[in-house]
Order: sequence, then C-alpha cells, then structure tokens
Amino acid sequence: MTDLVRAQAPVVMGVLNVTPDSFSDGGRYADLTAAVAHGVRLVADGAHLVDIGGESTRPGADRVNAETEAARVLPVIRELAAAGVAVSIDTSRARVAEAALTAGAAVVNDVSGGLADPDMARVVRDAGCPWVLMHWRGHSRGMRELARYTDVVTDVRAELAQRVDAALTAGVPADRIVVDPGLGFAKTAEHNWQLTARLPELLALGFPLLFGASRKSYLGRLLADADGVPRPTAGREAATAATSLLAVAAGAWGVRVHDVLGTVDALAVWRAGGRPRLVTDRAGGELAAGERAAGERAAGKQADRERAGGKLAGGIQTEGDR
Ligand code: PMM
Repeated sequence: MTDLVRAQAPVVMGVLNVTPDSFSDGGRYADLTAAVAHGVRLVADGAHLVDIGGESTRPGADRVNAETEAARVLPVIRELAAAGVAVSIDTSRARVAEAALTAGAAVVNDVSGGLADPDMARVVRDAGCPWVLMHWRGHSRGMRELARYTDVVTDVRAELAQRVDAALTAGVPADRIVVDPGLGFAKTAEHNWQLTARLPELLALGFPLLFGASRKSYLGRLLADADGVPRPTAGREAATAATSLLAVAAGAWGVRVHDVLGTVDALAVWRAGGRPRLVTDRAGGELAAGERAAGERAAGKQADRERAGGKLAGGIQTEGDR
C-alpha cells in the first residue's frame, strides 16, 4: 500500500457518501445496491480510489454515533473491496477506521488529521496503511466560528506540520502520509482561494497533497447568478474540474471529486498538453526568482514521485500507466 503514496500522480479519489445528509449527494446512495453500483461506476470513470463516508461533515451538521456510521459504510466497503475496488474510509473515528480496514479498506481519510480521536494514529500505524491528514479545527457544528487566521496559508501549513509531526511521533512512517488543506473546513471562500493560489507553500511541506474542492459552496458562490444566488451543487462540475486541474498543475498528488469523469477528462487534456506546471506567488501571479526555486523544488518532488511510478492498491494502475 505504500505504493499508493508514491503513485504516479495525479490520483483521482471518487466520493461515495453513504449518508442521508451530505451537501451534494446525501441520500442518493443510502441503499447498498445503489452505493456499490455507484462505486463501481466511479472506477469505470477512472477513479483510482473510492472514498466512502458514513457521516456528513457539512458545516452545521449533527454528528451520528459510531455504530450508525459503521453500519452505513461497512457493507459497502466489503462489497467494493471484494470486487477489487481500492477503497478509502472517510472517518475521524478510530473504531470505524479499524472496522473499515478489516472490511477491506486500504486507506484512512481522516478529515480531522488525527485530532478528533487520539487512537487513530495507533490504528493507522498497526494497519500500515496510507493516512490522509486533512487540516481541521473542529467538528461541523462550530466550524464557521473557527475560520479565523492571521494568514490562512501560513497557519494551515503550520497546523498541518503539527499533525504530521504527531503522526510520525506515533510511529506512522513518513511514506504513508498525505496532507490536505481541507477546503471549506473552517475556511471562508477567500481562504479557499488563497490556499489554491499558494499551493506551492503547502507542497513545500514535502508530502503528497490531496485537494478536495468538489462541488463546495465557494464554487457555487463564484458562479452565482445575476441576483447573487449561488449556483446549485449540480452545476458546479466544470468549476470542480477546472480547480482540480489547477491544483494538479501546481503539484497536487491527488484530487477528491464526485464527478470523476469530468476531472479525468480535464487531466487528459493536461497530459496531452505536456503536463504544464503552475508556479505562482502569494497573489497567484508569477514568482520572483528566489521564490520560484521553492516552488520548483516542490514541483520537483512531485516529478520524482511520478518517475517512481507504481501501481495502486488492488492492482489498479494510475492513469499514467494506462
Ligand atoms: N471534504 C469533504 C469530506 N471529506 N476529505 C478530504 N481528505 N478532503 C476534503 O476536502 C473532504 C474530505 C466534504 O465533502 P463531501 O460532503 O462532498 O464528502
């Protein structure tokens, strides 16, 4: 499984929420057959990993208990893993992660970056699986009040570095760690755009970076109509593909999306165009020479990973191998 983290980028993670209340696909895959069929579809569309979540993390959402969360995700994980699909479990609970890994999940995607459950590091370490550490400041109910930063990129980078240090101290090997800026989690729209424009500063942490913008409300706000009404989630796919492409071009290792096909197509264009790299400064403009070096170092690490290449879990190959 270590190969996943070293996989030839970009990795596309397809979203499968088995919840009644997630913001864009809540309720659609509550039924086991529909959920499994959608997971298979995501892989057919080009997903390397299917990310299964059983608890909504949308701002303001109430928590469900661990039993409910596990009962939603485990049957879906079992069936998809049995069908050879590489699955990640989207949870911040160690008990749920442990049961999901036993059921066949290969990756833990923890939106709390290990903060919500002190036992998560042990579970991940013992399983030897990759661990996505997302930037997080608190559960959904109080998230909006926590969106206060001196400088969002500097603060998110420092807080992610702390989560990485905690994981390493707990015995999780560096080559199992993926970081994620956590767009929309205790972030305003402006914070999300800042993080996008200054991705090289987060890549400078030296870890593969997952970028999850898919259908999020700041894209709806960007695409608001003349009366200022945000574009509904169903109309945010092109913007999702565009911003996912920007992230990959800046050096992101992977993207987490609902509409896999749209992003896979966008990435095909990027590859056909010679995989052009974006190197931007704080304002999203061109870099001065000194700053460019740091950005290029981050992009170089990404290129090294790409050269290292490799297969994903379950024998699924990365796009570049196809
Ligand atoms: N966003 C959501 C859920 N899980 N995991 C990671 N690693 N990164 C994200 O940005 C992220 C996540 C919320 O979106 P959803 O309700 O569509 O799943």
